[in-house]
Amino acid sequence: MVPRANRLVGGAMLGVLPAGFAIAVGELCAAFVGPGASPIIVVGNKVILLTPEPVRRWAIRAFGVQDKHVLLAGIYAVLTVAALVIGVLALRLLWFGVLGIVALDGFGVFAALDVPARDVLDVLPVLVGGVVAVGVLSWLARLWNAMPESATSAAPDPVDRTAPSSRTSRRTFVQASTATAGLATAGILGGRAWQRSRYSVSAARAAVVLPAATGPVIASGRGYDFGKSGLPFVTPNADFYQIDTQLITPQINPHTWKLRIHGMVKREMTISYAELLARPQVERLISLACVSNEIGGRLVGTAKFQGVLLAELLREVGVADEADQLLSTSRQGMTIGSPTKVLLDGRDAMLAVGMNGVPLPPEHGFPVRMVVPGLYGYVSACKWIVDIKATTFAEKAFWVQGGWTQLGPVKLASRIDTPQGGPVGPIGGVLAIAGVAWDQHVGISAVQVQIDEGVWNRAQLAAVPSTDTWRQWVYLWTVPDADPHTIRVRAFDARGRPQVAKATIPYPSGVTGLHTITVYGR
Ligand SMILES: Nc1nc2c(c(=O)[nH]1)N[C@H]1C(S)=C(S)[C@@H](COP(=O)(O)O)O[C@H]1N2
Ligand SMILES: [Mo]
Repeated sequence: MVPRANRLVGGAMLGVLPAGFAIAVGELCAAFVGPGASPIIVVGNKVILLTPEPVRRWAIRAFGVQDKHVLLAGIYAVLTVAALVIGVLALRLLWFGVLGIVALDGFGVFAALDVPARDVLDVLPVLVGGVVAVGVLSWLARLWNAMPESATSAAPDPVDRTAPSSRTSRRTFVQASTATAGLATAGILGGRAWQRSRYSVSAARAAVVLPAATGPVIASGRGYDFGKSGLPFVTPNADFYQIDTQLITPQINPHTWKLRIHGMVKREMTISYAELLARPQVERLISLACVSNEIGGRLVGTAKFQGVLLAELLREVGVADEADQLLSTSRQGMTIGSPTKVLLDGRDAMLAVGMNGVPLPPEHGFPVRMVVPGLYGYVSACKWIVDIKATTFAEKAFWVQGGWTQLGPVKLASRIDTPQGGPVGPIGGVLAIAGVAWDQHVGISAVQVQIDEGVWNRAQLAAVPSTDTWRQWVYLWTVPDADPHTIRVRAFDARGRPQVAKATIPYPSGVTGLHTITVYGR
């Protein structure tokens, strides 16, 4: 009988090695059919879509923009445990292990096929990986079983009295395992590098020359930025928050990209990237906010977006009066539904191609995304957009299926960016309390700051290019002492209505509540 410890070692070898090898083969296959078909990515993207909405919300709250790394780590952990179980089963009986692989790989096949924007070839990496896993498992199991039981003991005898043949069989197994591990590592790393080099759009993106914007160009940025909050008025692309359901950034070739506008329209339209760039371009400073943003949270940013006004395209296709929803779809099948009325009410809803003077970064939707001032991203800001369908709200978009409200107007909000709470000073010195307030397409008329439940003091407001961006504010306060003090902010919209003070969670329509911090002088 093989000792328990050796069963574990054997199980690890027979489980983890075939799994690793299968992943490597999958990555290599994915270098031919596309990085999105890599087994880990296919499974991860499926897990994201299968995740119940409350868990998804919890993950965004707990991990923020790190949620994807956490998910990947989780997938590797689950896979390792599953592989161990498969390996231990295979020690009992090879067929148990094979069945385990079939079950695990079956989920991968399901994940590859059951996606909105399916490409049958995407099933190839998981399928080939599964077959290879069975092969490697049977091969290693045969070598393992060829060793006499004494040879499978973990620690070799100081004086090796085993027969020469058993030593050979052990050496064969060790060599086979090492080779498998080495090839698996090389395959995974090499496959991924190959995918990047074959599919990266960085060269195509670098070659894009954005045409000059012809519409009214934004007034100079002076006056929008107090320079007091530590955060700039315009968020650099690298610091712009990112929220989506893709484990890897889609790489879309702008030369083959097309957008189809269809559904309840008079004249369907298909437009290429070159045709979009040839149209009159506008550029606008717009603040984009995520509905999942918590009170005081950072899932909001401001950028100079360049693109084509959507209303012009919509008028050309002639959207039917009954079509109350424009349903956008990304290349990967994400659906985002926006109210037609809002997109046609004269605001600068656009198909954006540029962000802060450069072509859209891939993670923000290259080559084209939608941006609509005044609506949360989940009902407006479809990245990697390829399709707009004029339809009715009877057709439910992704986030709405998860229970988020159908119309997602941004809620009036304000945030303290500095100080961030904790020690401030010096005592007796003047402290700039500063931050931003936003209510896109409505506008901010006032911001007030309250210290320790006292009177509400009027903050100073910076200029804004339009009502479509956040507005910086600053309030100067003399730090009185070393006692703890709470600082609270509230904004008023352009009609003079105050922010709703009652604190809520983001679900299902975005938070209300006042950002409050505690400081003490030092
Ligand atoms: N294709 C696609 N577009 C998407 C999303 C997505 O998951 N997939 N997320 C939306 C959400 S919820 C928000 S808040 C914004 C975020 O845009 P950003 O990542 O560029 O900041 O994109 C929107 N567009
Ligand atoms: Mo969002």
